[in-house]
Amino acid sequence: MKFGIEFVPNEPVFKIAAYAKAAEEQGFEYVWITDHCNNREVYSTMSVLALATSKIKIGTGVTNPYTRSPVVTAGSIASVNEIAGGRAILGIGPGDKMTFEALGLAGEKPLAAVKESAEVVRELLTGKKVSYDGDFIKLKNVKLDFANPKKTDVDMNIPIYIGAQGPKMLETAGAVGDGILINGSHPDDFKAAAIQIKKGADAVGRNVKDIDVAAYTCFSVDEDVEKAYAAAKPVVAFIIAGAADAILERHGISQFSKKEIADAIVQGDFKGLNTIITDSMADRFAVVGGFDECMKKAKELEKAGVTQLVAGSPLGPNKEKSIRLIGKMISEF
Ligand code: F42
Repeated sequence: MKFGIEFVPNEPVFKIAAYAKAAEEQGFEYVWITDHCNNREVYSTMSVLALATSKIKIGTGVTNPYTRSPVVTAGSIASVNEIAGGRAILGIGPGDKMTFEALGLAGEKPLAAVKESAEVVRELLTGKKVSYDGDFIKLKNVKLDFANPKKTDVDMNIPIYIGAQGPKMLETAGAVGDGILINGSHPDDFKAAAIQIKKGADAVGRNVKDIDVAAYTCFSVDEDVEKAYAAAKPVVAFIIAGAADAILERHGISQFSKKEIADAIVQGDFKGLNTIITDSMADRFAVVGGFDECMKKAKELEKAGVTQLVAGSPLGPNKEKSIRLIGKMISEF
């Protein structure tokens, strides 16, 4: 299993670059940067990371087809790829519905939007003139001049990963993604996802073994197990409050608990959340605990079909320490 790490650019970019450099030194193969319009901008953050590192692959984790035109996305990721000497990856998903409401965006036809974006970006990265008549994207003779392989030293064959949760989006990802970033931390989520991914892959004659299935986890490790759980619980609360009913059902969380958690978030009662979110809830929605427990959970995810474990927020009560602990995990895995 490969290891990746996620950073939310809600801290100064140079600080994130230092974390990314530390992660690279610890053996992580991928760093993923989230894309939310209230945070620092994803491609400029990735560019700084590209200059601060030399081996680690750098991906958007994940952008969407609504806040940026897929043509702009193709140009942005190609630029980062040039800066990073061919280490860029495009992660794209349907985006965050709540943000879209605030921005006055409809976020329509998410399945077509994601599928067509992947197809169009791939075509544009060949440097060829692209015309496309889709349900979501319409293009006439659009071309990325600098992606022409004859004019660039770097390979513009950038892998495209799809951020997916819902059954239909997972199926779409199985059909078009080089990889899939699934917000999940429990083997049951990946056993269920595997069925959908295979459906999508089979429909277009692909082999699922060619798809990198990434667990985009809530990860919290520390030698002090209690502190590890305390750090994970606020993140777990947000995950439960935003989870689809089918996912809550899978993990035995009632609508009553979901409402109680959502109310505590709205009231900013983060102390209360530490009691409402039980350790067993955290175990369902996070890879959390001491070194040995997290190692055991990572192995279970691998058995469930995960081929990349992306350690996501919060990482632990102390980020630097957690990066070192996960590095130890990578070397002993
Ligand atoms: N979102 C962000 O905004 N920023 C991030 O940095 C980010 C990172 C991220 C990483 C991994 C990951 O898995 C998700 C991440 N997300 C991030 C969230 C992501 O953008 C999505 O919000 C999240 O994955 C949920 O999407 P989903 O896969 O569940 O798909 C949604 C759209 C959905 O409802 N899907 C359903 C399904 O079954 O898959 C149904 C979709 C459907 O049928 N739609 C119809 C259609 O035609 O497309 C239309 C239905 C209608 O009524 O319009």
